[in-house]
Amino acid sequence: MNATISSEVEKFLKGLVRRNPHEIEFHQAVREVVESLMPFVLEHQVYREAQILERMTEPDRIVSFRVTWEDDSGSIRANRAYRVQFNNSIGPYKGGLRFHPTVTQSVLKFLGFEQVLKNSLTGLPMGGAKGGANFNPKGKSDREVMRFCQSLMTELHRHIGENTDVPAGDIGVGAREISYLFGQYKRLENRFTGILTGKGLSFGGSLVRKEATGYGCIYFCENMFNQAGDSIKGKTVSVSGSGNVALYAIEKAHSMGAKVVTASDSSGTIHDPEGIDYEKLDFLKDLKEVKRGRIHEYAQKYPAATFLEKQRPWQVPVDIALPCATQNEIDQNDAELLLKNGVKAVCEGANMPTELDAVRQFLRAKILYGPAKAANAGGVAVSGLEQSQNALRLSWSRDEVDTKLHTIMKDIHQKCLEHGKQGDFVNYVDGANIAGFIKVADAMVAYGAV
Ligand code: NDP
Ligand code: 2IT
Repeated sequence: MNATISSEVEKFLKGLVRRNPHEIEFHQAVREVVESLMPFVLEHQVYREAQILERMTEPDRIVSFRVTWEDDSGSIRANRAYRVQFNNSIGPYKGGLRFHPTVTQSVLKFLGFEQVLKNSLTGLPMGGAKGGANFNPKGKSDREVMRFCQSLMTELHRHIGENTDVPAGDIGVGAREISYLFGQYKRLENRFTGILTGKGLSFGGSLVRKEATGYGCIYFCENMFNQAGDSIKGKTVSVSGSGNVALYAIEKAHSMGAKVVTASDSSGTIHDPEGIDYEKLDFLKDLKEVKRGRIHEYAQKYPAATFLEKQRPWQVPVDIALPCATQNEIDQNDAELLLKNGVKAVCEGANMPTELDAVRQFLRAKILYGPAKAANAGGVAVSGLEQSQNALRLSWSRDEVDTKLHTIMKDIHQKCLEHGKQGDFVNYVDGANIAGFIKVADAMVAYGAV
């Protein structure tokens, strides 16, 4: 970065930090994007004159509200929930809901901001939003989760709509929670309509939505390898997490001939040098999707595996690392270790899983680095397809949806090449940021001062 660009970046970020004090995750997400975009924006005065960067980093609105509910012992409990409606320039707001004790306004602003660019990359008409609550579903009964979801929707329903804002799942929000939320919306509004995605297949859900983020991440990874004249076939892979994204990334990687040797949760990592095959994956799915158990149970069931308590997977030597759990789960030391052990690709299923300094290490080392907003866009893309099917009152077949997902991931990869090719090296960070930005920025310029 030359001196002028770097001073513009620092000036911009100083203002952002002043306007949004203490929101460190939001600062991090914006810094990564602005470092990519500043040279482009300086070359295109139209964006500068319209103050696009300043406007794009200010959410359209944030709704914050109390969620009061009753636990199984009859005690009254209260949580804080939000919906950050970030930008609807190219379509209705769209993005997940997260239930996790670490949810803050800063976390949801970083996620909402990234969602705007990610959704733009999919090529579908979707704006960006994120929401959630500092509610911990772990250890809660189904009935407690139901009462929480109903209470949350009792407020949220007035802020969403099929042409306004369409939430979906994220950490701690899966099929069970979406069903409770949808049921309550329908009861309050007396309308059966596609106001959430990730719904059950019997009430408007799309085939392949559950698998879409994980599958899409592997399709993107394969595109990166193909571009480099290689393939994921025969490669060893580490995956973090064992939730929605991780499980289906493991499934697709295995089906394409790679060997996945780790999975994890917040208590630790299992390392299975023999690889997670379909049978073991079925065990994991049942453990995580049905029984809501802990990852160490895998090592009890399969003695070839070891349980690395309280550790992340990045010490295990692999060709491909797929962070699929949460933000900032790869720090500089992890990046160093991965590189030392010869990692060829890091492809992000989770949102912002890599700290900024670690991202820079990967870029300097010129490995294949697929940033979240490109690599995990498959989930929201199939959510977009679910919205289309709901609007048409039709359901597409598994093959139809999967083929569309394939094409969308290939197109995203192509857009990254268009804007991120630097000689022989592809900087997918710049590519994704610039390609995602242009469509939203052009719409904002066209609207004038709104
Ligand atoms: P799930 O709730 O299904 O699974 C999350 C997994 O990550 C669990 O194994 C969980 O372990 C682990 N995890 C969560 N927080 C932490 C933490 N602080 N430290 C260690 N492990 C943690 O969520 P998803 O799979 O849906 O989401 C995973 C990531 O993918 C998130 O970054 C999300 O934003 C992103 N994403 C999700 C999409 C979707 O469609 N669901 C789409 C695109 C991105 P434990 O159970 O112990 O908490
Ligand atoms: O981060 C994400 O893209 C998601 N959690 C999915 C959002 C969606 O609307 O499907």
